[in-house]
Amino acid sequence: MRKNLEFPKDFLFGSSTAAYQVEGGNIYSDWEDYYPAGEACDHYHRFKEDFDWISKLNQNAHRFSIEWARVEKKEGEFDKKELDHYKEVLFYLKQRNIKTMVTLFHFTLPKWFAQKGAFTKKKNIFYFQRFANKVFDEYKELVDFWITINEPQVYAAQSFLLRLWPPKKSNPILYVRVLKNLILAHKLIYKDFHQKRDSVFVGIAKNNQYFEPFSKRSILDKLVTKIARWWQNEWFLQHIKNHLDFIGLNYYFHNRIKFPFFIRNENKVVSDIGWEVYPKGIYYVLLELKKYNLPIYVTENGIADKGDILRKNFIREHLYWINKAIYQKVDVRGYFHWSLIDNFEWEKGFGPRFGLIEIDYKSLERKPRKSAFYYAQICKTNHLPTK
Ligand code: IFM
Repeated sequence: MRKNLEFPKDFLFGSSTAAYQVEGGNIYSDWEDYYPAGEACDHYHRFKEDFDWISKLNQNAHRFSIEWARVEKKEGEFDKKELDHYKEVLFYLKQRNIKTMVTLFHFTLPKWFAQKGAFTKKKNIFYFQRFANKVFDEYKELVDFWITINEPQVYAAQSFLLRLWPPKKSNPILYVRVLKNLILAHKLIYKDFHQKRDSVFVGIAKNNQYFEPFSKRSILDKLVTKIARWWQNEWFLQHIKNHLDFIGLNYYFHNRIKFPFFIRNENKVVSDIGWEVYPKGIYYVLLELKKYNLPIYVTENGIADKGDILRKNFIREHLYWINKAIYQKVDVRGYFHWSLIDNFEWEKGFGPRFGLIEIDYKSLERKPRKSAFYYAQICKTNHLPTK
């Protein structure tokens, strides 16, 4: 490893969460009928305790989402109590000098919107746009970064191809239609926010992956790798690249592709849920993003590791490769670890543990893992230790 791995001045070191995964009590959300999260981590009532940890762990930024189904339980009626709640949340962070990054759509939707067909219909974009503008008008002074959509391709595939997430469909036409409507929704919201305010920072959280051919000598492996890379990493971004102030990167996956489309990874190190740990991939993905000439924030990167055996190395090695990309002139300005606290991992439930802070789901007690203190040292010194 290189020595003295400094990060740029003003680099953001933080962590992320998403409302349905941590808040609890999100009974108006479409997920409630498929995979109820119950009281989850009760973050809705305990956010102050959780945010105090952010400060104690020296983090200077936090990404979270606003649950649309809470603030607009019934179509067209914005709930004052819930709007005040998120104002309190944002105030609490700002008072502690923590930069705020707010996601508007992180996989969950109001039931009424889902019943209308959600993003399968172009005319429904209006409702998301109205919600986004309401939230913007309420909190514009308190939000530093806006993320319109989290991982659009994951959402569309899980919900409209793989039958895993609500509304559990398998229909390629709907899948593509949803993606196209999400592109349009992003662009409209980007324009609205910029019309309302000059100094606004709007981006997206994209789950780009590192693809490489299984055999560097196989033309067919190289061809399918190119196609996969284009579809997963390029297509969506190319459509919105003129409507972005920054790119949010969620990095989790590496794929060695063998024709026709097999994934043949070495899997030398894997997480509790069998995901390969491949830190160098983030370097290549960041280099790929350089051409957009936009600031980049790593908006998610983390590991399911209940025993906290791999997390310290995971953090160190990913930050090492991010640092290397920065020295290759990629404009990376921040890193948000997934996640601040253990959380509801969608169809996998509460088993996988991604948190820097462990949650005891019986007592709801919070306990930072050892790796959280390791990360805290990096946040404090702006520097990656060699060991
Ligand atoms: O928990 C999810 C998050 O909601 C979106 N990105 C990936 C994480 C881990 O699966």
